[in-house]
Amino acid sequence: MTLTPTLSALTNLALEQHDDGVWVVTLNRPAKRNALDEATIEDLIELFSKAPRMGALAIVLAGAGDHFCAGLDLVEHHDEDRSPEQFMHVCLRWHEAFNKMEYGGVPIIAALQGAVVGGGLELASAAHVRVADASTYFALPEGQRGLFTGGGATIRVTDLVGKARMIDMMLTGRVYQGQEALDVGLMQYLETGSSLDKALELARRAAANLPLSNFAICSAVSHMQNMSALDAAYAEAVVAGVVNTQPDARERLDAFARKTAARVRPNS
Ligand code: 1HE
Repeated sequence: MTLTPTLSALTNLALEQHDDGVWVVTLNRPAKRNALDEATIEDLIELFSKAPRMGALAIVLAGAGDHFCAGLDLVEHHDEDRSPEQFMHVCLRWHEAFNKMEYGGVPIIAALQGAVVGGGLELASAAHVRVADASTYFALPEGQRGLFTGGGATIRVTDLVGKARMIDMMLTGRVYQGQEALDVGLMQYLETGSSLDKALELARRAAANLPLSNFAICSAVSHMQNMSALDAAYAEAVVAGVVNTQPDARERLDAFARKTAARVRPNS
């Protein structure tokens, strides 16, 4: 058995693998505003299950066209006329994909533009960092469509904006954009230029960290949020025991001790 898997063919995702370990994964159904059909979710599971074992050091998640993602493929959902049990399984596949992202240990930076709505916001909220541009807007239109969130918004979007704002978004269809979206925590960066360029810059910076440090940052923090404070503190100590004694960190510690490493300074 090999630990390095190979990727099966992807239907609705485009993948670029850069030499520096940064991967760019692009939702590639722009004619359908990158709506999430079953095939796209299977692609996301395939990619994010294997990327951590294939040398990906950081991943930019982008959407082709003017919109990041229009959420659940409503036409497929209409045409399939799913039973409750079938749709429960659809949602479980979404959770499989998004959990692989959040807990996989590889930094994922979402580059957002246009609509980030419904399941599109659920997808974006499974990334570790979100970068928006001037065109980006966020909404949860499920309430207006006679639906409910099924891809983790009740957990991840509530974590980002808090319960009251989450319920308001669902009840009233409220749209957040620009500085207000930044202020409520829907994204961490608001760019006047290209969100993709900024996401790439952040991914390259993250990829320069030691992979084991990134693994801890991008999986342990999420796991610890699911624990009691007592258990989380214990787990933190165990993770730090492993990460903070990794042989690869010696060189960085030596550089600090020899005063050749960069110091932390305020932004100029
Ligand atoms: C779609 C979808 C979709 C577009 N499923 N096909 N999500 C929503 O309620 C968002 C629904 N979409 C929209 O509000 C708009 O399409 C957008 C604001 C995203 C873009 O508007 P626009 O004017 O650029 O595009 P359009 O003309 O509305 O759509 C272009 C095409 O994309 C059209 O297909 P065409 O074959 O007629 O050209 C649309 O049908 C298609 N399209 N959005 C399927 N969502 C696990 S539970 C998750 C719950 C949810 O996510 S609820 C979904 C919330």
